Amino acid sequence: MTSVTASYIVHGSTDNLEKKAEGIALGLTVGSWTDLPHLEQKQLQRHKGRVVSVEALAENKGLIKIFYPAANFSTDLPAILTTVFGKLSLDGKIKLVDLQFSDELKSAFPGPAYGIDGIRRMLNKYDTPLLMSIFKSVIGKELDYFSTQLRDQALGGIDIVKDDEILFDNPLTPFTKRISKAKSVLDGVYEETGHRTIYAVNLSGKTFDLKDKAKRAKESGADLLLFNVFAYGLDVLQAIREDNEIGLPVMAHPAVSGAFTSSPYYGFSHRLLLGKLLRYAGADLSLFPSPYGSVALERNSALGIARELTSEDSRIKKALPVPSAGIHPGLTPLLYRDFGVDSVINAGGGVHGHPLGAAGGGKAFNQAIRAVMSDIPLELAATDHLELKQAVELWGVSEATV
Ligand code: 1AE
Repeated sequence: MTSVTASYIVHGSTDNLEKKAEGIALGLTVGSWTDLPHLEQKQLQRHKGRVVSVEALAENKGLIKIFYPAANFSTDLPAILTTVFGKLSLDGKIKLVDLQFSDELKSAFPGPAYGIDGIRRMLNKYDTPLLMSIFKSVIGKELDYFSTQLRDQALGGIDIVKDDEILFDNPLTPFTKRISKAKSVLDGVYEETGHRTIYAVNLSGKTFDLKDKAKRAKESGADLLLFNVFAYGLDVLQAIREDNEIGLPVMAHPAVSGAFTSSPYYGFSHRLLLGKLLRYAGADLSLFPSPYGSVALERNSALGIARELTSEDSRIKKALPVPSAGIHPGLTPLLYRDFGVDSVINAGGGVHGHPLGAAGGGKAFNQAIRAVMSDIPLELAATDHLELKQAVELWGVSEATV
């Protein structure tokens, strides 16, 4: 039967968990059940929510699973989320930790257009983590500054350079001009060095202008869109993904998502929001805080996101995990251990803050990735790689122990 099964963690006394679960299952579907006449009960049977399981956990927590028949909702995320976590999200200490879609329901969602394989094909780069960097301090600067910063990053051997998520439409570096300028700079570097870098432009503005703007991005030669999904909504991401006239890969930025995920008591689990739902809605890459940098996420949460993005699924392509924030070359061993080959190492300050500038920062990261993949400790690799040596001296190294 087409359905979604929601898992919730509830906090507080676990004495009445069954009653609570039954209240959710009925309250979010047919309302009161037993009070209805027999005929009406029969008619509503196919709409009735059902308690799948109830489990008391340690520390006054309970895990409740509720089955919702798809007869109750249209096959879109706004309807599904309103069904399973609409009013309920306002009703005390309850956190939505997972949604299991039946195969039929899942087929209503597009998943990434490119996925890991498609992004790798764009870059012609396989069997190694990808390397990404972020424009910094472009606000208030002219296109020349943007071009120089982009060229330096590309010369450092960076694979993807993304706009800062706080760079919006502005007269100094307008949207389509950034795209065409980036294209000419990156084509130039490719001719010089043979290294292909792609650029992720920040798709921003009012919701109903986004599709036209994304089409203009495509016409201007954009490679990839950066999108602040959680300032808009997952369904907006899905609309961009499903428009064939756009046809560009999308990188989801986690800005604003902390408001929905960070509490242990309320909101969504990280793995559901930044993993499963982003992937279903169509993100090709998902950024999230790594367990190790300046805005750290608890390790199990970060690993859970990556698992949701990369788990095998015959219907939906895999998306690339991008553990981020405060990353420098010395963290490469930990990132590689945790997120493996199919991930993106991403740094802003850790590239631009290198003593030899962004080109040096990019090189230091590439040297670190090669060393880690060859099982060479970074301190050792640093002895004959100047850029890595300077990065290690500046930021240190955290080797992976297991
Ligand atoms: C989790 C998002 C990280 C991000 O967008 C960003 O700008 C990171 O910058 P750095 O690497 O911390 O300088």
